[in-house]
Amino acid sequence: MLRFDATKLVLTHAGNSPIVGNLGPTTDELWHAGHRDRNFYTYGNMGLCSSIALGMAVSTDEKVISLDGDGSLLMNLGAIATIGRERPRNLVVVVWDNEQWGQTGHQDSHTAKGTDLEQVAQSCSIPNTATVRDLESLDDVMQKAMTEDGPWFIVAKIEEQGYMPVSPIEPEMTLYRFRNSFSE
Ligand SMILES: Cc1ncc(C[n+]2csc(CCOP(=O)(O)OP(=O)(O)O)c2C)c(N)n1
Ligand SMILES: [Mg+2]
Repeated sequence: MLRFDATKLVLTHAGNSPIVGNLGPTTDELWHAGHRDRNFYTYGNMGLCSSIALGMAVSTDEKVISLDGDGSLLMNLGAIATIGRERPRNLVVVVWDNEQWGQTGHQDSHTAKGTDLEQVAQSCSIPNTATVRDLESLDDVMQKAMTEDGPWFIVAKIEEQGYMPVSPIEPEMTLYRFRNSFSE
């Protein structure tokens, strides 16, 4: 499953829900798949994507989607424990798991060596978890995640592909645009 195809699929389920994108190609592909005011792109901040999404989820009743990365989440595994502790019903975490720190040289991450992030989430009391390997399964679980209470923690095994052009790096604009989208 290519991350770009999977990103486009997530967008078909997202409606107007906020989506937080992990740094690098995840954010770039989200921008190319469908730039929208409710996309919150992150730049440089490894390990904080799902923490930012958690903060959003406890501040709104809308579903909030985090598109995280395996290597980034591994830097901040405590985020999973905090999600399990707070258990916001509206949070949907999707981890794009290519089993690599892809963008810094394709080094194997821990998930290539036996770490199972779904099991970590389960052991942190996150009630709804899945690991998916194809678009059909991702489609099914996103359907549930967007309509049933969470939190949801979905590990999506994806393949590396050529990188797309970098999306515009405008952190201040991103924040301004994203915040304003809640007052419309
Ligand atoms: C605190 C910190 N350490 C290291 C980096 C350098 N860095 C940027 S992206 C990245 C790898 C991210 O891996 P993952 O989240 O799995 O995304 P992928 O590249 O596989 O899409 C690293 C090590 C960083 N940005 N911040
Ligand atoms: Mg990765």
